[in-house]
Amino acid sequence: MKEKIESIKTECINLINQSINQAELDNVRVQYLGKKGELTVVLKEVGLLSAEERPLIGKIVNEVREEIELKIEEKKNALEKEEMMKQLENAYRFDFTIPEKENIGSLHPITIVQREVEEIFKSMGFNVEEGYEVETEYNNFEAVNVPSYHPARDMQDTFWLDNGQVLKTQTSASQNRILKKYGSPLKAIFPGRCFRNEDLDASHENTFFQLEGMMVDENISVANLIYFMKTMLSEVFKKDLNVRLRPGYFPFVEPGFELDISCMYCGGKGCRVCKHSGWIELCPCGIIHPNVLKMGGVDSEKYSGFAFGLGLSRLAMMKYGITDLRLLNSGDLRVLKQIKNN
Ligand code: FA5
Repeated sequence: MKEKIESIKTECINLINQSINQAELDNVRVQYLGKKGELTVVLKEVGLLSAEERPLIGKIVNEVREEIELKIEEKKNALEKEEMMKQLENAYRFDFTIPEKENIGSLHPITIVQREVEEIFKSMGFNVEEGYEVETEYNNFEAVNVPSYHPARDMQDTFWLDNGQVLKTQTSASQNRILKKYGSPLKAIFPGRCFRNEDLDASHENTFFQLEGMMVDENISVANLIYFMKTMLSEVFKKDLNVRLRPGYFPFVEPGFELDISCMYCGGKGCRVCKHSGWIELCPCGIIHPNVLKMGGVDSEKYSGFAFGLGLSRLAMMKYGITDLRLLNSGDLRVLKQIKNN
C-alpha cells in the first residue's frame, strides 16, 4: 500500500510540474483529489485495512494529500505570475519617469468667454439652458414670428436638411421651448452653435456661437434691457466700453435694437474687421413681440420681456484681440497658445 501511495504521489507531482495552464492543473487536481480521484480511492481502501495498519496508512495518505494540495497551490501562483508577466510584456509601456509635456492644451477662447458670460448672468439670477443644433422649421422661424412667406427668412441663409429640419441659424430657435418650459416670470440664457451659409470674411463664419437671453416678467422695459447688457459687457471687458444702440429690425422683437461696440482694433477709426464703420455689431436685442409670448403660452397682456442674441464668437474675438473670426474654427493651435499665454 505504501509503495502504491508513493507512486501516486510521484506521478501526480510530475503532472503538476508539467501543467502549462490553469485548465491542465485543474485536471490534475480532479484526477488525484477529486471524488473519484486516485488518492481519494486509496483513502477509501484504508477502511478495509487491519486495525493496526489503518491509522498508519491513513496518516500517510493525508500527508500526501496535503503535500499535493500545496504543490497545486504553488503551481497555480506560478502560472498566474507567468500570465501577468506575459500581459505586461505585450502591454503599452508607460514610462512614469518621462517629464510632463509642455503641450497640455487649454479651453477654446469661445468656451472661456461663454463660461464667463454664463457666470455673470447666473450671478444675476438667470438659468443656463441648452438648445439643439438641429431644429424644426417651426422653432427656428415660425415660433419667433417669421412665417414661411416672411422676407426676414432671407436674412439668414439657411442650411436645410432633407427631412425639412434646419441647422439652427440663431439661438432664438430655443425661445419657444424655453417660454413653454418656464412660463413667466423667466430669466434664462442659452448659448449655442449656429450655422449660416454665409459669405465668409474676418467677422463672418458659417459656424459661429451666439448666446441668447430672455427675461419675462411684469413691466419689463427697454431700461431693464440696457441695464443687463451694460452690466454684462463691462464685466466681460473689465472696462467702460463705447456702446451704441440703434434701431434694428427683427420680427420677434418690437421695438428692436442693434447694440454695437466700438471697434477695438482701430479705436473706432475704421478697419477691415469693422468693415470701416468703426463699430462691431455684437448684440441685437429688443422687447419680445407679443406674438412670440403667445406662441410660448405666456399671457402677453400681463407680461412683457426682453431678448438679446449676443454674438459669442465675435465677443471672444474682441476680448482676445483676434483679428479674424475664421481663426477660431481653424484648429490652428497657435491661436489657443496665445490665449493661454494671455
Ligand atoms: C439674430 O440672430 C437674432 N436671433 C438675434 C436676436 C435675438 C435679436 C433676440 C433680437 C432678440 P443676427 O443675425 O444679427 O441676429 O445675429 C446676432 C449676432 O450673431 C450678430 O450681431 C453677430 O455678432 C453674430 N453673428 C451673426 N452672423 C454671424 C456670422 N456669420 N459669423 C459670426 N457671428 C455672427
